[in-house]
Amino acid sequence: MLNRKQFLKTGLLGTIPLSGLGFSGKKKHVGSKPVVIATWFTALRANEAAWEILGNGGYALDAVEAGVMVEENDPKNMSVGYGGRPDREGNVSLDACIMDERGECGAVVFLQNYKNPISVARKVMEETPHIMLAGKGAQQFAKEQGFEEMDLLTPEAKKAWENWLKTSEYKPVVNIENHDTIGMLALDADGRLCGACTTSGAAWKMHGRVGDSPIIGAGLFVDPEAGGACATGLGEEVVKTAGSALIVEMMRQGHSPEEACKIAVDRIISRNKKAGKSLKNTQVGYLALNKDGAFGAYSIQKGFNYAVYNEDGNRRLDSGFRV
Ligand code: SD4
Repeated sequence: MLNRKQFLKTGLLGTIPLSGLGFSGKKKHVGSKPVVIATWFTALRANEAAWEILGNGGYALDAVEAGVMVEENDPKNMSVGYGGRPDREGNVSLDACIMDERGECGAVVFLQNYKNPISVARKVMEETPHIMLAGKGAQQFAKEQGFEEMDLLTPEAKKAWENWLKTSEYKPVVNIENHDTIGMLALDADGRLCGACTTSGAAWKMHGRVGDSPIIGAGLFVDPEAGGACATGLGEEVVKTAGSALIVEMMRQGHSPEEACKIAVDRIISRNKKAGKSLKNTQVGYLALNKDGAFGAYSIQKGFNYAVYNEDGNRRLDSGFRV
């Protein structure tokens, strides 16, 4: 574990207090390292696992993989991994991607029967000439890599699905049914910025549907020159505006992480306005971390929160919002 003195040495500006540095008027978007941030406050536990690695001077890629796996393994989180809500036909299918400090990446989409898609995605990045494997091919690859096959549908998720079948109405409830996808960004003591994103996708989705979470540039994007961003919420809106890539580009242009997230939220709002569509029942939340360790978040609706672990400890923060 880094002690305080070592921490100050690795921190960008030592004891300068860290904040989201959103629209506070400050021009310098300072931060410190190591730091890990993740979508939704439920990620406090995932942050603990990531900090075990970061706090010991470890690699940000190992930290984000270990962090999000906490949620993948938890059947109580019904938006990720084992215990995730199924599609409308009762099948659990998972999406995930991972990206490292060199801009290398790997993803799996529509993966069934393996509870840790993030680790399979990392293997795609490290062991194949490709960046994304889908469906049966992803399953075959997971098997070849020695991952254990299992049934991901828990009795609770099955019950929730059977309940949904009574109305069969596809109308994701803001901050509830699309809750708890985990996107995680970490900057380690050596300045390596990596990210991971993993989900069971929108509850009651069509069979075969893939959202934003495993799409590089949508659910996650990392560029060591600028920073990283990730998303949660209704994936279709994130993909249509290339949300995470947009945020990273905005940070590159000098915007703070929170400003950059707000610009991406505004992009969704203006696009829908032009299309004459209401966003009343739509939530998207963005999280961003710049290369100096400053962070921020923004969402369409009230209710998005996130977890941050840095020199000041592990804590929940509430995101700014537009509506
Ligand atoms: C998706 N963005 O598949 C994901 C869902 C999500 O918390 O974020 N759930 O659209």
